[in-house]
Amino acid sequence: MPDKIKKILIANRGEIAVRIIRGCRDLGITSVAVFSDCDRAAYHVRLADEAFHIGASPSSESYLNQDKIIDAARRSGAEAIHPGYGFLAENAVFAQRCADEGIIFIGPRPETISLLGDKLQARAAALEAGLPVVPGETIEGDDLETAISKADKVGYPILIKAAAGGGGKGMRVVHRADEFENSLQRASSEARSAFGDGRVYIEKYLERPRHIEIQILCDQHGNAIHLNERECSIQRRHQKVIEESPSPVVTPELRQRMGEAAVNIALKTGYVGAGTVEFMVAQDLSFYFLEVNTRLQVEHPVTEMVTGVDLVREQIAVAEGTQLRYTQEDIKLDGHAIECRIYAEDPQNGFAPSTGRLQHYRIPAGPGVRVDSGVVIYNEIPIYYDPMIAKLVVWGSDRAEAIARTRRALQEYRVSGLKTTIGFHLAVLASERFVKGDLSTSFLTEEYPDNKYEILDDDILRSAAIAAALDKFTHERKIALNSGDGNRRAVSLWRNHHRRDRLRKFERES
Ligand code: MV4
Repeated sequence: MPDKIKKILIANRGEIAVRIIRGCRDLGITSVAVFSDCDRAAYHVRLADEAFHIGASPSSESYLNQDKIIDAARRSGAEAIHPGYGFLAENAVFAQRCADEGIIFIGPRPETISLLGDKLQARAAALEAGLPVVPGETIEGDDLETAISKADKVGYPILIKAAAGGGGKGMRVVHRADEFENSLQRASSEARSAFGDGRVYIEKYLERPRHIEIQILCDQHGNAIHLNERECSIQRRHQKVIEESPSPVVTPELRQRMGEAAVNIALKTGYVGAGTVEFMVAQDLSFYFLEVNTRLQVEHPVTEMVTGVDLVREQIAVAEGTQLRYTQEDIKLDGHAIECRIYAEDPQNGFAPSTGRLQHYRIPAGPGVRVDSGVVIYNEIPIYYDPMIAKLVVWGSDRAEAIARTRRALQEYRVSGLKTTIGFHLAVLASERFVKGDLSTSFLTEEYPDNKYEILDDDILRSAAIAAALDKFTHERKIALNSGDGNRRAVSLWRNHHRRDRLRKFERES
């Protein structure tokens, strides 16, 4: 048996750091948090067994600062680093650096991260492994004439993509040959300034595809399995909003074919750990390889809910060098799970980030409900990082039950002091088209063309009124505390508040 990891440093913050710390605790592993200036009182710091300050609030000085993180790992005696998602999770240089320092990086080998991070190399690997890829061409080093004739061969509309891209950055749709030169120059210079790499390639542009991805898990001994699909078509500006498993359109037969394709590219690239193979699925259910994400993803809990597999536990086991404890036949698909990403954003105002303090924060519970929250009541939401504050993940025995329970849970949420996307989720879940499962990556722009949506639920309005009353009370108390005889005023305010409360109770009982 390989040595067990006893201590893990989590090089991340927010809900994913909390998720990993919980996983460590389940396994009896000591967890080490790192934190920036503004995260001193963050939830992940409170939950971890140990915590190290790593710098100023901007991520470049803290969560992206490799020296500080390696140093904290050294000082804490952690044998491994879990990078979470974002920040250093898909940084091959960092993964190599960990290896050089004798620290286990919980993720794929640096060579794999670097190969799959280059979309051109990933596409080539997918072709070699026999995966269906969208018709396309590399145009590196070609003169304009050759590139244009390749575009003609692929057929318009085409999509110009950045080799170093992913997540939609540096992409350009071209509808006609006379737009090609201009678009090529723009895409290339955009890619150069965003990634320091101006290489681009072209693909046939698929209209209104679904985004469906396969979760994979591979050990260091050549075993690879898949854990079904996640449907992630509900997204805005390349940010996923709602994810679910299984997909409403994937049949057992399609699942098996997509799963086999995902396992094949994993085997071809010597993949180790948890990963995600992304596909686009056309209206006729033909599917095409997109890219591989070499990390644990935000939406991993929907897979955990329907398979019963703890993905963080398996990541750690694989990193220790143990054999996969599951074969493909062991992977079940039980019921249906939906995840809503709760962002601190104002949907009524173009989804602008909403920062401030959580005056009130109560999370839902009950049958089928899991909340992975990175924040607790009275936390301040900093401006420096991603505005996602929590994920609501709900399980039901089928899709209809999962939707009903998700709506119930969203209605139970109570947040004040900040704007969130909770009301927006309620509107989407009430829409006929969502309930039918008629999804595509254009869903949100088609259904909410001007970001206009209606909050359909009285409960939310009622809770807003209660929250406003609470805010007023808090404000009055603060004024009282600041006045000369603050204590006496505050106490009497407090007493009156409770008297009113008793009175109300009395009214209810009589
Ligand atoms: C495409 C496409 C249509 N045709 N490629 C966007 C992110 C990157 N991973 C690839 N993306 C796309 N590639 C071809 N040939 C449409 C998208 C796309 C998309 C893909 C997945 C999820 C959401 C998306 C939103 C807009 C466009």
